[in-house]
Amino acid sequence: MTTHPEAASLENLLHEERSFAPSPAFAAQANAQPSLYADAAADRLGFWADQARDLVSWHTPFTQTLDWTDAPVARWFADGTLNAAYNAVDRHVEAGRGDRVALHFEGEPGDTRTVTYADLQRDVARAANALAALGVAKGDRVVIYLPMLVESVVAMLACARIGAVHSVVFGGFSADALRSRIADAEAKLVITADGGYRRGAPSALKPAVDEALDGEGTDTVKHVLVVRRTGQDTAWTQGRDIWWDDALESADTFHEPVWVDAEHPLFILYTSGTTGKPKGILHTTGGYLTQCAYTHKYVFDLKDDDVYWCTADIGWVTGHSYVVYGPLANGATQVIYEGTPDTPHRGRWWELIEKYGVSILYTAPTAIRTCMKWGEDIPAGFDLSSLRVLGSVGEPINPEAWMWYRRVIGGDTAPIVDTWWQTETGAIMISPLPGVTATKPGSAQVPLPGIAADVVDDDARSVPDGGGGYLVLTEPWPSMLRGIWGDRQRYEDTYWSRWKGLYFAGDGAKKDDDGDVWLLGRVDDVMNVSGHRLSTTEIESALVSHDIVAEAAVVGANDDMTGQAVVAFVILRGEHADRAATPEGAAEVQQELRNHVAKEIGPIAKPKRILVVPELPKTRSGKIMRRLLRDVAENRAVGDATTLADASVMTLISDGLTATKSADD
Ligand code: 7RM
Repeated sequence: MTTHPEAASLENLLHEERSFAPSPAFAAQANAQPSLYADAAADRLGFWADQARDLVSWHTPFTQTLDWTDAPVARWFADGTLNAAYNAVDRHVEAGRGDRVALHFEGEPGDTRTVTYADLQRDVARAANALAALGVAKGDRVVIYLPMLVESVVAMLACARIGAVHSVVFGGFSADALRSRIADAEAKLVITADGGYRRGAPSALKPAVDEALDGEGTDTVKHVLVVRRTGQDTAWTQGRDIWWDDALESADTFHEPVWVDAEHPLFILYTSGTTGKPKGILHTTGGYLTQCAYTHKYVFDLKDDDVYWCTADIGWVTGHSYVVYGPLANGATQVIYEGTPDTPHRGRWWELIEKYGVSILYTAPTAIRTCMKWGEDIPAGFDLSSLRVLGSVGEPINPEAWMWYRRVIGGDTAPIVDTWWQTETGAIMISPLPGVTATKPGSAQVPLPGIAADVVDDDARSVPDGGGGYLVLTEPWPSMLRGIWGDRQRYEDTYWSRWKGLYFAGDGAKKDDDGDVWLLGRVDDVMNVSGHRLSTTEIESALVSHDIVAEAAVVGANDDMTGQAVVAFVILRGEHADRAATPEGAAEVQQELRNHVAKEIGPIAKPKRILVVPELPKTRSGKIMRRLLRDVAENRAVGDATTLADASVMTLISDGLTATKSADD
């Protein structure tokens, strides 16, 4: 994996000879047929209108497909009205499928819950009534800060049901990260839990909410709904805090969904950008739901008797689109799991697949590489023969991991779909279609029917097969973001300013000799650690906010396990400079700073390594040359340093590092 296309070793990538054609048996039964591409190509907008009518239930049918007059803010199916929760739940019950299992919940300690669509309907209706009783109305924002629980799904759907806009904040984020998101969204309500189970022990969540609400800009929050999960002691603010169970108990099980316009906001999800401040990515209802349902049906080949499992947390967009909205819109039966893959043992995932007969698995390359490291005898101990489609998402999947996934998990038969998309795209954009595409290890390959993507050079010219450049999307798509919450200018600047009329995804990409697309990683200052987006700037700001740090530069270094790893270079303030002079002192400083980053942003942002340096390499205009730091972090000879203001800096850094090396690792 590389961060810069210019640094990619093209030769290795473009000569992938392995190709896995679909079996005739799979192809014959597949939801996707080659005609899907032809249909979409013949009439792209008509194709999307057909999907929207076929896969989504409308309260008022739409007559317009796309309105692009306010570009780059799209309006899809704008004169239609609908409700996302009704589509996810009620219509299946009305169709006589209320007894069908929607969720097989498995808690980390081993407790389980089976939730049918009829159960889900009752819970969502009660939660919707409870939110309404707390004064939450259409358009209000609700922040959800929960572990992976049934209640998390219910909470999201309850918001959708009353037309409130949810903003899920990943439970691993710190109080400070939570505070800034609550403030930016001006949330009226926070839904959280006393805690969740993590690696065999209860881990508290509510204290972070209390701390966040003590902070600036959170006065808009009137109530906190608290799910009881761990039963641990929980500090309580009378009048503000309410137990989820108490609020639901008294609520009616009937609730008439609030029918909203197709362009009514469904959710805001914050994601790291190249500057410090996270962006509130805004998604609306009709187009988003259409593309989630469409991609979930065709990319995963969903059938009635499938048991589907997406391992993502609802705190990430993958959890929104492929745990909540896509699968539930399609009436799927799925598994949700609270904990980590190695609790209480490293076979937990495979045990769950055997137990529930999971047939479709959607996970991230970092998880696959971790399982590879643990050894194939662990999955070999379980019956995985129910698996028939395997998905990958979040970062480029290296061919070795792809081959291992196919052979060890997929029994050498299950097609792998390597799905490229982003928080901003809302749903899958580039992926093979199982049963149609002959798959290639490491490549996401082809834009889905209805999606227009290209790889272009610096001048926005489409590169020929065999060439490399930047991934762009050339036509609007239904689930595209509708903007950054409260900041239209930033939306236009971030995604649409590099080339006129093209959406710039921020990823480098190549086309191979067959025209298939290979994703090469971010070309901006966004890192991808275990499939999670982190901003270099945000971590740098966190480091510099510590008393002892004068300056900091953060890079994403290639890492066998996590794709990229956070490596920080820091300059200590004068009076603290000698603290890192001894190996013990350096270790202490590193620990202190790692903890500080965890507190400011969250444990996932903790630098894997922190290197104390006397100087940072800068250009004459003062830009930090991260490329050179990446060379150091990846133990390479330092590349061309001629544009440095002071060429001796790199020698200073390298010399200093050899001296403190033992303390870094
Ligand atoms: C779904 C999600 C988006 C970034 C994106 C890429 C990288 C995601 C793939 C991938 C190569 C893939 N949303 N990315 N999927 N790179 N192949 N199949 O991950 O907003 O959190 O991240 O992730 O760099 O721009 S995200």
